[in-house]
Amino acid sequence: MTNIVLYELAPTRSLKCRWILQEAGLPFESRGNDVAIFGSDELLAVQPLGKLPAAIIDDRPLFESSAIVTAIADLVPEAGLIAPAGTWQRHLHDQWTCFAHAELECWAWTAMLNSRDFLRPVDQHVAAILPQMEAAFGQGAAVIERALDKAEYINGDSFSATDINVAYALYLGAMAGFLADFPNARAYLDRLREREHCTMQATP
Ligand SMILES: N[C@@H](CCC(=O)N[C@@H](CS)C(=O)NCC(=O)O)C(=O)O
Repeated sequence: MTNIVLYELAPTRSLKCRWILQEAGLPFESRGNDVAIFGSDELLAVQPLGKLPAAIIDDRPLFESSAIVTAIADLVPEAGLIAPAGTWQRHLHDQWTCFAHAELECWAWTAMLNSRDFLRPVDQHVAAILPQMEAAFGQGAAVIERALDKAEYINGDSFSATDINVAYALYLGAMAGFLADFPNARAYLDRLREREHCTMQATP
């Protein structure tokens, strides 16, 4: 049995990792769940920026939430949570995962850092960038919106690890207030939330 430690704190991206672990039915040890974990020596030994999430899988540290989601899905091929490496569907997993981070999440997250009173003090906020962040996020969200026009899931006919990576980026967009004009994406998040193991809260 694989030994898994997850460094987590409920409202952070560690929710993605808890979600896939629960979908995979794998037991794990939870560490963190306390703000004191950020930047701690223990976390820095696993995640070089001291951020969450991070994991230790059979004594090997792994960081970046989507990398952890992918690695966990690969541990249980029989669960069908991800296509095997080398298949085209796996390339599409990589495509949508990279897209989620590069074309959605970064804009939503930067907007939140510059508009919410957490992580960055209010006097460091640059409100002038917000319209640009919304426009950039909107370009990415429009692509997802079209992809979901006739599909329930982003990569194939059934739920997969790809959905976790994409959904959380959309969810951050919703938290930033950028998802109102994307009904397919909102319905997708609602659909995923019906899953027993989903860790996302209601779409803002
Ligand atoms: N790209 C990283 C982002 C990690 C990240 O920024 N985590 C946030 C919580 S969701 C964090 O730990 N922030 C603390 C900080 O910036 O000091 C991932 O997806 O794992």
